[in-house]
Amino acid sequence: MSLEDKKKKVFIGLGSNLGDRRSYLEAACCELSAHPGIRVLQRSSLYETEPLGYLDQGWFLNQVVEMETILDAEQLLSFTQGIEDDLGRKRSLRWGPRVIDLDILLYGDLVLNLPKLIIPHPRMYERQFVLVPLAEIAGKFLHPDGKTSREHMEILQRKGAEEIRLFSEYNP
Ligand code: GSY
Repeated sequence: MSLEDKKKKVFIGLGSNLGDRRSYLEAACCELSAHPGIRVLQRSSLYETEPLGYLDQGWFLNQVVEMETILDAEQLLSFTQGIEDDLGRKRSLRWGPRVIDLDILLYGDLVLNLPKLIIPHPRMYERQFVLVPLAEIAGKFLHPDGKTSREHMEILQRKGAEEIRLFSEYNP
């Protein structure tokens, strides 16, 4: 298989609710771009979002990044976990505050169900902090279930979801 055939379009969700949240998102994007097997194509605006899961914690800054990569999904997971470790993430409370979180949301049209990695991300369709930035940069992207990001966002918004507000537009 040629390198061109191995390239997959991937979306990663970034979140931070401790310290200088914006710098952590920036640093995570820099580390992604620095990998020779990854090309970052687009970054969404930054959104400030109400915490989900454990509610007694500060609001998050969230962003979604679109990239292409020749890494397979498990190699990509190891790399993103390495970025979380480099940036000082402590894995204490499962749903608690964190300096940085990187979630693989979509990996081309792959559907994967491994103990350590589920794709599409199992909770992404319940989260405005994922679907709003994703629809901003890839509204027409088709998910494995045949719906677009925009359709998923609209379905969630009809049900009601956590609060989200634009924090800053992304300006390269
Ligand atoms: O799963 C990502 C970490 N996280 C977040 C987040 O990124 N944003 C919001 N708004 N709530 C969250 N709860 C968790 S856990």
